[in-house]
Amino acid sequence: MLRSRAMNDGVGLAVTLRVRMSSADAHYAGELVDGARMLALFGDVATELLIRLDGDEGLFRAYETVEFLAPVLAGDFIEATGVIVATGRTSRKIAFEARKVIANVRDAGVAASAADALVEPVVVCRAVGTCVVPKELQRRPKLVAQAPLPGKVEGPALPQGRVVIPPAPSYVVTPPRSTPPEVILTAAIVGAEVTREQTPHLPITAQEMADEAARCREAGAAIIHLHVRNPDGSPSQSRELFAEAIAAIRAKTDVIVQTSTGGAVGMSLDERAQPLLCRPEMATLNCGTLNFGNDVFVNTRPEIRELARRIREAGSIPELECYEVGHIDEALALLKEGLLDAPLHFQFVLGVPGGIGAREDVIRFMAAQLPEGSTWGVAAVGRHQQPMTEAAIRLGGNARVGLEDNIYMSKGVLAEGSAPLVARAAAYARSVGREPVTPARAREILGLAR
Ligand code: KMH
Ligand code: ZN
Repeated sequence: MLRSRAMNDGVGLAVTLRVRMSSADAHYAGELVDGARMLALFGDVATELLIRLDGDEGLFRAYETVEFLAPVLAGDFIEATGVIVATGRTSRKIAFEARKVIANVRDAGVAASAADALVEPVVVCRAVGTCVVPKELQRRPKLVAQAPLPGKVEGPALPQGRVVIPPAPSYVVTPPRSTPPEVILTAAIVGAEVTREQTPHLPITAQEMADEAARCREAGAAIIHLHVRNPDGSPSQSRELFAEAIAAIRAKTDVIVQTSTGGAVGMSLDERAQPLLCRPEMATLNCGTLNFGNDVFVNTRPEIRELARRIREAGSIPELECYEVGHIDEALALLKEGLLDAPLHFQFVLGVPGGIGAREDVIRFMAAQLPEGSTWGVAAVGRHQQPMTEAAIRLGGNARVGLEDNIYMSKGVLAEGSAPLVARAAAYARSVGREPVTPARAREILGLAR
């Protein structure tokens, strides 16, 4: 039988490998797999093509194009296909495409082992490269005739003198099924513990806070979690200082202001409750006592109930700060007692020394405890802030970043305020298909519009 010219010169020969990405392949935060891993797969694809065509592994000489089109995460199954699109005396030009065909499901509330076969594979990487097989090494094995023939292979249509691998889909990534398309980002711009000695970027005056709030809004934050400071930088819960800061923020931007009722360790309940006299849109309600570093952050059950009453009296919506799993149960008890109104809004504060650890399994477990209709977010401290922010966003939650919880962009590099931390969280959210909402939209989601 006559072999076609295409089969004689190898053009149209296609090979596909399917490989599961493991945790060992993940290199970046959030179990993201290094793009170079896709190129390693293409290397194996090219090697098989050359063995089939030439009976020799050949050598990869150069890539002329490489495009990374969507993130690959540990647990994903990647199908890598290569098609020979042109051959010279020793050169073999190959078009490659890697597609995600199975994705690990990263929703809170489902087992970490859950995975979905994607209806539409997601193209994660495309490339065109050239390999060489020196003339003296070309063995032209008989096996080449057994390579998949045009029209008989699954996957890309085989090229007719040009690359016909289909273009990448317009979306970046398929988000988990139940992940909301929006995310509420909160900026905790002041806090009670961080000092100017630790970072010169900490806002202290009302004007500095307003400027920072506006920068954070610009970067994607809808809520400002607010503490105030005395002129000497020490923490305060003064009604007057809160009134001044809130007025300055209102004059510059439309963010939701969420005042702290936690204040600083050691403050009395009356002292902590003062910002409620400013009738803020939101206020925190800390749902239990815990060791807070080497201190104890006291929130007795009667105090929690008294603050819940005062928050309601102020017309504010509580944000339920939970530093431990048991704090969720306490919030649910308040709901049962009629001291809170559904839907509830939770903030899981992770990684406080003495509180629950900052881990993805913790987020999954805490989120799984919440009643239907609740919203939740994660505020993790120190070096945990970025990975836990990203985990929360992947798992369908909201996130809080800012200098109150973390002053660094990366190890040893101070964040120049909270806004760069917000911008990074917003960019990550967009990369996984979730859009940071405006304050107006956050008001709708949280039921604040009044
Ligand atoms: N400063 C912490 C002891 C809150 O704002 O409600 C408590 C805190 C919580 O920051
Ligand atoms: Zn706070």
